[in-house]
Amino acid sequence: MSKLLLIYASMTGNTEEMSELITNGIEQAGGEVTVKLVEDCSADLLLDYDGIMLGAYTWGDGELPDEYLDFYEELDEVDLAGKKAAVFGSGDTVYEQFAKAVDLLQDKLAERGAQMVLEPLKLELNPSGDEREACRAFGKTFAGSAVG
Ligand code: FMN
Repeated sequence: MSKLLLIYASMTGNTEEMSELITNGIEQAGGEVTVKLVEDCSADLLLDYDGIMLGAYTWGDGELPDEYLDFYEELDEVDLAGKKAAVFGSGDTVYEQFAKAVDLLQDKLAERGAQMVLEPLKLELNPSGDEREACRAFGKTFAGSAVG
């Protein structure tokens, strides 16, 4: 079975809620995933996994959360060729750079050689209504894509 890792940052719980629903989706698809907070991870951990999901809220003016900064810098040192990956996160359309941290993670993973198997999933604040199922579907599809 593919080894899957989900790493996220969440200040007020919205990206955490997305992570939980995505994890549910992976498990519904028969997969298993290790879930970690970004502040507890260094980027070389990614080398132990076949499938990588990164989640982040957006901070400042379209910036990564502070707790992602070291990890993001360390990504420049790892070769992610052969890894399957996807990114997600919560933002707020009140801000000009909506959920821009998700794009920063997408671009960085692709630059390091990961195969981005899903379009980024960006939500406004917390997952509600159909968005909850969209998060589960994101996890299910990722689990399917990361096999083999
Ligand atoms: N959301 C965006 O989409 N773009 C931003 O540039 C942005 N900047 C923010 C700056 C500050 C100081 C704060 C408090 C929030 C900002 N947000 C921005 C909104 C958060 O990303 C949003 O509330 C998100 O749902 C928080 O996710 P979390 O609950 O996982 O922490």
